[in-house]
Formats: sequence, structure tokens, C-alpha cells
Amino acid sequence: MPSKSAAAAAVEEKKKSRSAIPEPGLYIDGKWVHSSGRGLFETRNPATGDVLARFPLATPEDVKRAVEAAKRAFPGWKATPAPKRGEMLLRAAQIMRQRKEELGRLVSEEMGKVIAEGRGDVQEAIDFLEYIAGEGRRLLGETTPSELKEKFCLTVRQPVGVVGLITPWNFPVAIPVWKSGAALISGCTMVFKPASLTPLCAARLVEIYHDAGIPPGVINLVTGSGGTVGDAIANHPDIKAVSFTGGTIAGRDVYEKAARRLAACELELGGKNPQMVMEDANLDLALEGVLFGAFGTAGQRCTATSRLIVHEKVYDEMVSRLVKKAQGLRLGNPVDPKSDVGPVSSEDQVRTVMNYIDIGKREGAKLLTGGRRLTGKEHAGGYYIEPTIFEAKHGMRITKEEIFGPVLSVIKVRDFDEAIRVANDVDYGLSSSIYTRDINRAFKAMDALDVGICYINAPTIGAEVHLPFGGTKNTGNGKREAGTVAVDEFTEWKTVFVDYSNRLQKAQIDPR
Ligand code: UN1
Repeated sequence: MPSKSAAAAAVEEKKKSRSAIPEPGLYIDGKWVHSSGRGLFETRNPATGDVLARFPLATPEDVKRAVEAAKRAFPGWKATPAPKRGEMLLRAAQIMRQRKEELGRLVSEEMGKVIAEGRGDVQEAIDFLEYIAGEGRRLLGETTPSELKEKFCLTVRQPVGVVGLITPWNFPVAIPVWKSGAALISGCTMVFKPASLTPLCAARLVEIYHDAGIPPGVINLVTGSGGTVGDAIANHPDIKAVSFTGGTIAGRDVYEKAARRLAACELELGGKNPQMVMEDANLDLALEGVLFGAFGTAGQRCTATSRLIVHEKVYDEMVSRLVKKAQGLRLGNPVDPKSDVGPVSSEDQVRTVMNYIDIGKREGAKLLTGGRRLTGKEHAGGYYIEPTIFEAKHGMRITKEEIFGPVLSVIKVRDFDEAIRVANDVDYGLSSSIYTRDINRAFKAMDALDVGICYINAPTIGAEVHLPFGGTKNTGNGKREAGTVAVDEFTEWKTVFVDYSNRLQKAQIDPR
């Protein structure tokens, strides 16, 4: 039994180690502040279970405070010339570039993607900031002739006001930047709620914006649960647009709440992305593509390949080579450059993915490789699931529902038409890919696939920021992020008629 002083020392030690864990708080009106509540949650490294930081479980009161700050900041930010706003975004990109290694590592540690992809996440954010900074010198409107003499017609984009951004954990830097970069260049101020698995990445991003000179109140970070903070954002009467990336159920809920008060809403939800391999494909290339598409980011991309649809003529060869390759992937700590695949993001995610593996087995899909959670010494404390491949029949749940983990279903088809039919026969429509050397088929696929993104001879993942991102069906609500349309969700058109005739002219009524 330890002596009293040893026990006291142990308590002291515990306290110290507790206080060594950062607690950044909320960022409201340009300052890191306490929540009005006392609740905290932890963010952990999914490879080890180590606690990285604690953040407030913010209250509806905190959201109100954040909205008030954003409202106060809005007129000044709107009045800031858009090219000046762009300069600040460019500065943020420069800071991010300087801190790329540290941030990439943090992405890896907090979210669990392998380090090369952690750096990629940050690079995607840099790319977008650089791209959208230039939009500050465009934000183009139209001029067009009037039907009347001495009258001038034009359109201008106006920022919608305060916006709410609700972001996921799988791209903890890139996706918050797609949304915040587009909102900022548009002249909006914001309340930003990051996923509860990756608030530390969000806090770093906010610091970078702060250091880049974004004024107080323009960005406000409120951490906590979707049920409390997300709801308060979706319901707040002064939040004019909500941009959400996440699951379909939560997305529909946000959409309904925003719709009730006629706020704009942009959703980017799930996917069930197919890679099709035709009999004339370059199989080596198709093989590399599917390994990256299905098991990159441990399958946790909205764009991840979750179905491999293979022409019967090349099926056996493709599948046997794929299984062998998948078995060679090294599952390990994501910060180790030798790891090919990292852990999934949380215990919850383990449960969901393992449940789908069970469902696959029960519905008669043939497990070709993987299927286990690894808990041995090398993987202790982490959420590791083996790259898993099922031979499945189209129609099984594992071929229709989003799993969001390292689980791939392979499906045999007779021909191109069946491949397209199977590819389209799901409730999602985000990404897709076809491997073929036949240019006619490539173009036919491009036309026939009911999706937002289509790759020819490339995997389903890896979209570039200067093109629109999003999907059809249950993947969203018809909107797109990034690309030339990135500012659409954060701006409204104002149509202006200037009559310089000095007389009352009546459109539609004056004689022609
Ligand atoms: C996502 O999974 O939600 O296209 C985003 C890609 C990445 C972005 C994915 N550039 O795979």
C-alpha cells in the first residue's frame, strides 16, 4: 500500500498529466473562451487511444453568442473589398504551407489516415485557399441590355450573411476549408461546428485564419454534439445558410430544420461508389486504382470505392490478383510511413463496419479476405480493421448501403450494359469510375452514370478542388461544393436596373 505522501504525489501526477492535455476552448469574437456549460469531450488518437485534447460540449447559449459575434462582424466583412479578403486567404494558404508537416501529422494522429494522406488533406486545403483567393478578383456578375432605352441591367453577388458550417472528421482540414474559404471570399461570417472526432484540426485551422488577419467575429468555432450544437445552428433564425457534410440521416434533419425557416442548405452526404472494370481494361492499372480507392483512408471517404464491378471475362484474374495485393497491405500506425492503411476513426466506426461484415456473411456473400478487427500487440489500443473483400451479388445490403470502412464488394457482370445498370442501382450518386480502353464506352459511361463525379481510367477518389464536388440522389440536394460554383451557396444574386433616361419607362407596357 503506498504511503499517504506517495498517494498524494500520484494524485498530483494525475492532475499534472490531466492539465498537460490541451483545452483550447471555443473561439468566439476573435478570442478563445470558455463555454457557458461545464461539459467537456475528448479527442483521441484512433491508432493508440491516447487523448490529444479536450473541448467544450458547447451549449445553445454558446451558439447564440457565436451568432451574435458573427452578426456584428458581418457588415465590416461584407464591406471589405473581396480582393482584400482574398489576400487574407492567400496568407492563410502561406501559413498552412509553412506548417504543412505539423498539420499533416496532426491529421494523421487525430483522424487516423496515413501520413501521406494527412499531408494530402492539408495540401487540398492549401490548393483550395489559393484557388478561392483568386475568386476575390472575380465574383463575376452579368451585364445585359435592357429592353428599354437608356437603361442598364446588371447582376451582383451579395453575401447571404451569417452561415453555419458543419463538417465531418474524414477530411478534417480540407472540407472545413472548402466551406470556410468559399464563405469568407463571398463576404459571409460564420459559426463553424467541426466533427467531434477532429476538433483539434479545426482549432489549428481557426488559429491559422486568425494569424492570417481574419477579423474577430468573422469565424467562430463552436465544438460539441450534433444534437445540441448542430441543431442550434440549423434552427437559428439568423443563420442564413447551412453547409453540411456527413451522414444522410443527419443531413436530412439539418435540411428539414433549415427549410422550415427558409434558410439555404447545401448537403454532401454518402456514397456507394463503383469502379467498373471492362474486359479490355488495363488490369494492372485497374488493380492499383481499386486498392487506392477502396483502402485509401481505410475506406473512409465519401468517394471511396465500395463496389468493384467486373466483366466476367476478366473477373477471375482481377479478383485473385486483387485479393493477393490486399493481403499485402500493411495495417499500422498511420504516422509510420511504412503503413499502407491506418485505423478507422473510432470505436463507433469499428462497430458499424464490423456489423456490416457480419451482415455480409449472413446474407451469403463470400469473404475473400480480411474481415477481422486486429487487436494484437502492434495494434493495441487502436481501431484496426483488416482490408476486407467480399464476393457479393448485387442487391445484398453490403452492395447497397454505405459502410464507410475498408470493405469492398466485388460483383461479376456479363457486359457493359449490366455494369452500368448495377452501378446506377443504388440510392447514392457521388463518384464512379470505369476502366476501359474503348473510347466509345468511356463516353457512354460518362453520359449514363447517375453520379456527380465520373473518372475514366482512374480511381473513384482524388477529386481536384477547382472542379465542382457533390453528387446526385441521396448524396445531396442538388448543390455542389468547390470549383467555380463554390460561392453559390454563400451568395445571392441581386439584379440591378439603372434607368438614366430621366423619364418613367414601363417595361412590358411602353409601346415597342
Ligand atoms: C470526401 O470524402 O468527402 O475526392 C471528400 C476525394 C477527396 C475529397 C473527398 N479530394 O477523394
